[in-house]
Amino acid sequence: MGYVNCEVNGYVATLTINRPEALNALNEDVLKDLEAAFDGIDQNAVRCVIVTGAGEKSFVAGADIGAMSTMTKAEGEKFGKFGNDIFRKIETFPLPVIAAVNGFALGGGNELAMSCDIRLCSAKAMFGQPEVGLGITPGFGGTQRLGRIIGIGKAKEMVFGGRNIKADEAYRIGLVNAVYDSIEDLMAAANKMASGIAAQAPIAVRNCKKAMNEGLQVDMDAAIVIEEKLFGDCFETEDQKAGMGNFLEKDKEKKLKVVPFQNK
Ligand code: CO8
Repeated sequence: MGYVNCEVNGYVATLTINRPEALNALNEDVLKDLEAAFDGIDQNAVRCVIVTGAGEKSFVAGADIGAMSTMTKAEGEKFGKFGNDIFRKIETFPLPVIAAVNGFALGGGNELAMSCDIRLCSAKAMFGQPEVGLGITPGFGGTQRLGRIIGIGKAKEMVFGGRNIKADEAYRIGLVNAVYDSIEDLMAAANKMASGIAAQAPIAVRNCKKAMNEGLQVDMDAAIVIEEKLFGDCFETEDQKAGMGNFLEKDKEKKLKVVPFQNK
């Protein structure tokens, strides 16, 4: 996995996209390594994933423009599907995924960040979908996810105008949850958030992600049925017995007693 490093610390896996000489631009090999890194995560041992970029400058500066420059229509569509399938895998990955955006998140970089559950960034981060300036549309989910996250009017402004935005604006419009002064502060905050998530009952956290993601795709009547099923699914698990038992026993160390995730 040459282009993506995976480091596991406790319950948290950090995946670092490592092609700094091209500002971590996504070519086919980088995308393959990213998918392999997710496939390689031990979901019984890890409870939260952080995705970030190597270097001080860039999260991901987009899909590789050199590689795309000679594509035919058919090749363009195929490459779009290739990236979309991987980003959809990240979006539906059973564990929560936090994007720690340490610099440029442009085009495919912003699309990668948007396929993660939560986005945090450093003050120097920059976000955008500049594809129209290159003569193409966003192709890794940007025309679909941006509007769902920040609202369709703002998303159209960003996509039609190809205007990049700085961290403070990204925060103001709800594209990121928080901005940190330095990359060190960003990574510390991402790890703290990931550890906080990892300290919760893991089956419940997974079911929350599934319920929230799947519920957004359907109408409210269908959405609450999704919730009911995933809510019910938590019962009789060791997590539920321990979690509620701790409360009833007034155990102050209750979080420590929630058992590790077990396949059901
Ligand atoms: N692709 C390939 N190489 C890149 C990319 C990229 N997206 N971004 C940067 N690089 C390379 C540069 O070519 C340069 O390489 P070299 O040193 O060999 O010349 C190196 O990274 C450093 O970049 P710069 O010298 O340009 O660094 P600057 O600090 O001057 O500028 C910028 C940084 C502003 C980020 C600038 O590099 C830039 O504008 N990059 C392109 C950003 C962009 O337009 N991204 C969107 C790409 S399109 C896309 O992502 C579509 C996704 C969907 C695809 C669907 C498929 C069909």
